[in-house]
Amino acid sequence: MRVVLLGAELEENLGLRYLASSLERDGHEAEIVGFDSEEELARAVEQVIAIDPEITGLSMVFTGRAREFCRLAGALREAGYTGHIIAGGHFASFNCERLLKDFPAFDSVALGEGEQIICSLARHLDEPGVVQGLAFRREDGSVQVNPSAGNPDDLDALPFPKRIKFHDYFGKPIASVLTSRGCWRDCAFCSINAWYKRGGGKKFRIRSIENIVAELSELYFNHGVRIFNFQDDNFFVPNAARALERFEALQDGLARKDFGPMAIAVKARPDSITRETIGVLDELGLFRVFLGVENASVHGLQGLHRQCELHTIYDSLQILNDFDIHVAFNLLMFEPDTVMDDILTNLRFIERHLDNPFNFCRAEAYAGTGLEDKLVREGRLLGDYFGFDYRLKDPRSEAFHHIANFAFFDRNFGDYGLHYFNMQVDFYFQLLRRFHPECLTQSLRAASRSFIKRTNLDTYELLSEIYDFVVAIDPADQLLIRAFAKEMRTRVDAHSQALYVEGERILRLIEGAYAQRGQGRAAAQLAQGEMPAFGCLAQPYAGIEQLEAAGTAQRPIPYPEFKRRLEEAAGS
Ligand code: B12
Ligand code: SF4
Repeated sequence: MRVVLLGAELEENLGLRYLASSLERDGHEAEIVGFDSEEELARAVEQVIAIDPEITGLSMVFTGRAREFCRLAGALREAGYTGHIIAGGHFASFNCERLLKDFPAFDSVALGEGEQIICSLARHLDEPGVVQGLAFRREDGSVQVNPSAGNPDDLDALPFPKRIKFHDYFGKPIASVLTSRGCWRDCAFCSINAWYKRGGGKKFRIRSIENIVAELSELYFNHGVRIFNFQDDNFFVPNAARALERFEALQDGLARKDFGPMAIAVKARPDSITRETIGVLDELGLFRVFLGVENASVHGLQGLHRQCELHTIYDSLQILNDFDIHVAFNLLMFEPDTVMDDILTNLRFIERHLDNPFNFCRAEAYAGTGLEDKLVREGRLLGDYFGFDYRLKDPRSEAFHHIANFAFFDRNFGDYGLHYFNMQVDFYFQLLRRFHPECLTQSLRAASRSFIKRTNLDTYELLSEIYDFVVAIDPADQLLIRAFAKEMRTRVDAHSQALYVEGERILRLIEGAYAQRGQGRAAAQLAQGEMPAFGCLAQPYAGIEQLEAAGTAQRPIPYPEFKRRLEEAAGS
């Protein structure tokens, strides 16, 4: 049977790749078609019609893109496609009955992890009633929801995801990999907890080290992959000692296979971070951690049900920054019960962490989450299932959110929003530092570090202005709030423009340094005026080791002491 799978390909879409490899193992043909925006709709339809598959699967994971996928399903029908259309992923699963009622283009929806479901559907296309974990429209138009068999326990039994082609950075191919599925926490805003309850079976499962090493070996030795982007919701297991054991076992497994240099990126909760585990990951090539800070006030953490102590957030950032890697985080600064004190606490947190690229937004009420449940119970849920909305209870905080959301819309959510761009600059710098530290100069490091700080500082200053405005006004004065939001947006966008120019210049310098590697040109290029060298020759940046020689890498020390040790190291 021929199957076409469509979904986001912003990064390698592992969901589609896992479905494709399971289908192929069962003897079917599976093709993946990327669909990243409305503009790609006509091309996607054309591709499906040309292949003419018996089954077309749409990966509707993101709530924010659900309407586009409904339009895609409709457009397929308009183009004459008569095969079976199945949707899967978080959004589709939670809204299966509504989708099947409201959009006749869809035939069925998978409720949980889709490998077994789609293979079973391919076997029983004419009798969907026997496919466990499938919701489908009966001939009389009613919807039948077949109970789920539960997500698979044994992740090692799944075939490795089908690989197609790889993106690369600095000529080093990158692959997304999962070492586990699920998560052991249940944050109020997160789809993961809800998703695993919905799918049934164990919420958190891990792959064996042997199985992970086998997949990494195939990627490393057969496809030349050098950057591994671990997509696990939390790369760590719940217990720190067990996480350390697991990482050491991974390190041993890779060493036995003679792995050479590689770089890895992971996601983590702050309370998972310890100096020991990061030490092992650092040896494995850790260059990026996306840290789930989410909120820096105790009240906010409680509202989001993070089950995370404030001090672990501060400690984790300290540890990660000591290892000098790319650490980025998001702040869910607004949740239904946010008060002005929470906002102030988060502003102070930003002030203290200007070194790390970050973004901020409101916690959205996705289907099936604790947040949705709370808002329904309190009669506060607005909007429809394509995008629920709510107002913050405290009018002043709502005014702050309204202004900040409007003013920072492009900076935070644009395709190349400045906060995302800020992460990119640091990402590139840190990646090059992993693979080619000899290309980088201290001046280049200074430029990229300063850019991150300048961007963060600008956001911090503008948010502080919004704060002062909001505390001084009547929060019911909508006209005044709207006028100020407009004025702020103009200013935020103007500042962003200037910062983009600076960031792009730095990216060009990083790329230039890479292009001229091995030619001893990085320093010369900088001295030629692209970046002020203050009359001295730029020195190749040797990374954290250089600071270690001066004994300054692990903990911040007073500046005179730093200078003294540097002089001592230079003299010895
Ligand atoms: C990698 C990732 C991304 C990548 C993009 C990946 C890509 N495909 O291009 C990036 C970083 C770009 C990204 C961005 C965002 N993300 Co994201 N992302 C993830 C993450 C961490 C991993 C995805 C993954 O690889 N999963 C592993 C695979 C195996 O699972 P899967 O994709 O779910 O697929 C399985 C099932 O869903 C099902 N299935 C899926 N599709 C289909 C289709 C069919 C036909 C069938 C039968 C089954 C099926 O079977 C698959 C195999 O078991 C998930 C969390 C997670 N654990 O899934 C969040 C997640 C998907 N992201 C989320 C969010 C909110 C976002 C952002 C909005 C964040 C933001 N504020 O900017 C943006 C939106 C991007 C956009 N423009 O639309 C939410 C979605 C919540 C929701 N209900 O809408 C998730 C669930 C995280 C969360 N904690 O809630 N994300
Ligand atoms: S936000 Fe992170 S820690 Fe919380 S439930 Fe989701 S995946 Fe787990």
